[in-house]
Amino acid sequence: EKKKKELSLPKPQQVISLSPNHPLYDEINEVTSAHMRRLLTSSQEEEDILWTCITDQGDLKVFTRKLEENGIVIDPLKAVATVRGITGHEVCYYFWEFENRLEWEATLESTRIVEWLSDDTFINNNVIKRVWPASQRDACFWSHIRHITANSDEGPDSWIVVNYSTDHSNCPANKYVRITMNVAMICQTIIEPPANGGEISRDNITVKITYTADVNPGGWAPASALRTVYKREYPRFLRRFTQYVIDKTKDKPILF
Ligand code: 6CM
Repeated sequence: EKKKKELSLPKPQQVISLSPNHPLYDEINEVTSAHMRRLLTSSQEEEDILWTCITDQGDLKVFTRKLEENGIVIDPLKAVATVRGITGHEVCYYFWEFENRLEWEATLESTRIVEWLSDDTFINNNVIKRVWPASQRDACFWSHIRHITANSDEGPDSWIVVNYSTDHSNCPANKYVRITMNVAMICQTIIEPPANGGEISRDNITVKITYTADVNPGGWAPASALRTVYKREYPRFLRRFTQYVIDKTKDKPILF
């Protein structure tokens, strides 16, 4: 059953498979393009001025910018990681595929599909574990996966997943404090073919991951506790998640 699902992964999409008549069509395209633009146009100099590095583990760096709105912490977060042995397609697929999310997302209590919009986009409801003394939170967002080819106007070959808050009648914000988010995982795969001209193996591939998260906790939460949670949980998530992808794919053919 599981095997069948993995073999029917979505084919590379350069365009959204959602109908242009869908009310979210424009928003999904615009938000996805904005993430690509942001990645491709940011200069190192600008990055160094804007962001503060809060974790530097060599292959994994996490940055934030201190930002508050009416006393609520909305620090934007960015992480850059390079991981050997997996592709951008694999990373994005497993980030988007919600079924095993509890295995790698330690802050999550439960997750459910609210509605499938198309084969690359669904509406999701996450319930986040309660962090004392704050109230428990949840989120409702569309989750969209896309392949952007190298020869398109938007730059190098990339895979992207965007999770962006939305409202849905089957997901009312009446039980928890509703957080809002604009999260993107963008991946580029670097292939170093073996010198002897042999077949490309997992040793020859490295993925560069850029993960950004703009999260509004949707109501007051103690600032220092929230920042402590972020500083601990985001690096932990990236480590756990990328290890999860390595474990899931190690005996499978490479999904380019
Ligand atoms: O991006 C991640 N997961 C995605 C799939 O579930 C999705 C979720 C993002 C939610 C990020 C919110 C995290 C934490 C909010 C805590 C609020 C509690 C208040 C406590 C006050 C003391 O895009 C991975 C997310 C990894 C999170 C560490």
